[in-house]
Amino acid sequence: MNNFRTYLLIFLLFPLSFFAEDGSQLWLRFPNVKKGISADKIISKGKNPTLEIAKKELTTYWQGQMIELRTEKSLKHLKDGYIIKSNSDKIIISAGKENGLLYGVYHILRLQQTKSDVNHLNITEKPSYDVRILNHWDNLDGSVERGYAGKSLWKWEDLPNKISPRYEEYARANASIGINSVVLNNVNASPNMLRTDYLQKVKVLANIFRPYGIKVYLSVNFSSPKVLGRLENSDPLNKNVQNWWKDKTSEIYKLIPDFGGFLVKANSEGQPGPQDYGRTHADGANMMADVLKPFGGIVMWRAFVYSPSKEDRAKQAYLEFLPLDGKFKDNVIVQIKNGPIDFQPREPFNPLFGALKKTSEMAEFQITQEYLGFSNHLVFLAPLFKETLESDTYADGKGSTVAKITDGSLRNNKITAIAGVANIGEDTNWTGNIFAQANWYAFGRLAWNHELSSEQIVNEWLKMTFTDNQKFVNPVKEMMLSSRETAVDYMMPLGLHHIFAFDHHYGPEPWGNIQGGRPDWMPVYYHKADENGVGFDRTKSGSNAVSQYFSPLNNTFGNIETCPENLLLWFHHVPWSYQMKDGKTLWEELCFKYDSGVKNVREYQKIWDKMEPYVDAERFKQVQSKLKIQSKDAVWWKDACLLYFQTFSKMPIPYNIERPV
Ligand code: GCW
Repeated sequence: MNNFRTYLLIFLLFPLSFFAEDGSQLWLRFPNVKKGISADKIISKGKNPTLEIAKKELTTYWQGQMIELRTEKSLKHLKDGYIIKSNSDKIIISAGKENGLLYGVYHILRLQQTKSDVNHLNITEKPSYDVRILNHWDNLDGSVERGYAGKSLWKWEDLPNKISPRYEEYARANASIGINSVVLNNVNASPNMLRTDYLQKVKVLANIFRPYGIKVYLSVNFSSPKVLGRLENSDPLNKNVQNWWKDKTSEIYKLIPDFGGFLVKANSEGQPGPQDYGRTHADGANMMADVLKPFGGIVMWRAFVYSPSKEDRAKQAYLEFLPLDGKFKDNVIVQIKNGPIDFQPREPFNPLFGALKKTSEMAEFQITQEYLGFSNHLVFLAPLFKETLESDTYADGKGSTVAKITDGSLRNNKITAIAGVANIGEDTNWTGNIFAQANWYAFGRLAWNHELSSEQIVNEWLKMTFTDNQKFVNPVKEMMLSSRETAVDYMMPLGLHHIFAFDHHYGPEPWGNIQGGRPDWMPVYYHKADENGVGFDRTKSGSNAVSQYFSPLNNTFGNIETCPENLLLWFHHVPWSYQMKDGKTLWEELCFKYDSGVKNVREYQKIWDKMEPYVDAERFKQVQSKLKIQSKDAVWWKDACLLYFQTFSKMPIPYNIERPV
């Protein structure tokens, strides 16, 4: 009897689990597809693991015409790109190599899933960047620095013997949006990552990722030769140290012949680096570049450096790296955070972009929401990514956007790359919040084509992840597209930055000022509120960070009248009664912004509540409960910041603004 009951239960529950709506399928949902085309409707030559995956995707999910998959030598220049052409009886996907064919297959599956026309195709795609890379800040103990989706996906204890099925699912998800590289471990790197037993584990992951066109990279600790190799030091000019890296690198390539290279955080936030030995970032990077060169590997050297000093933190990376321009080997690329401080809700672009004229540069974005409400807040990041990419640096004259400086279209960059700090963990839905999946998706899509609009990306993602019903897509799209600005409004509008609670960076703490603590880690350092006004004077009369921008931006930012209002308090210390463009005083405007952020989140709650008919119960409830948290947090931010700043402004909260409690 008991057995019977168990069987009955399994029988009843099986279909439920099979159609689990827990978000685990990401955007790769093919709800109505029972079976794809039969294998004899796919024409292709040769055998190759990547090609096999492409064919499997088609036989499982593709319901359209016959498909021909062709590799053509003449298309090598497209790199990972492809051409798709359709006529009445078949679709031809051609590419220089199999990776391109796989991307082409995901392209047509996306078209099918979003119910787009697949009968008149004439598409040529070439990725904006060669290296489209996720940076995982995952530690060897399974924790994830600034990760909000559970523990690390990588089960180091189980590897190399036990293999989680999620490794392949992860690779497939990345391939479906064009991501072709991953750094497995935290930039605050443990030297143990390079231990032989760990490299054996890395090899297993690399083997799983390879057929999906994904290369593995590692973050390395600069002190590895000393700590792991027990050498006298890790001085990059020491022959023994150079030999240690040489041997370690050959060991890696023996295990992983297509290994991508190293990512390095050096002399930053307490990490070791070449400066410990009186050497420069270029000395350190070049030593590694030399040993990687024969294998075709690269070094991504981070420019995120600052130290406790009298100098404005926003200026430090530029000051340190500019003198090194032209000194880096050609397989080094300098990885620069989008803004000069640290992944804030809004920053101006980092002035290093374009300033290094003889060095390849790449942008680093944060997909994980360290400063944007973790995985609790719904904040769609494509508008943030695009704001930086579309910023005109004026480095090579008008039109020198960050995108064009980094994608090789303006300069003859040897390597082009773009990095995103991953928001992925072992949570069933991968990212903690279903809507945070959209940020992984958006990063991949923009790395492939930075010209896609945020709206295009949202349209695709919503249709693939939920439904193409316009009654759902239109309101939710509006919510997503405005969500970043909303978060800026309730957290730190008008150019305010880094007024987060110390260390965890979740809630507000504008009053933060620990006695004896590092000044550049204290919120008061960044907002500088006093009785006269608020904001960081970065003009000539202040830190003069404006001078790091090319003309005319130095003047535009430097002049309070022409500085964009959304960056006003980033560049200026502004009197409380200063008149804003809409006639309000600065104080009123601040109140208004915080308040409108709160109101928008409440609006999102109402929008979402109406979406119940179009979404499965599980995901509906998850999003609803997250929005509830966000709405409470928005009020917390508004009240904390307004009450605190009011102690300086001594001005009343305008009557039409919700009272802080
Ligand atoms: O944003 C800060 C984070 C650190 C991080 C550092 C970095 C990995 O608070 O957790 O360390 O930046 O980017 O190196």
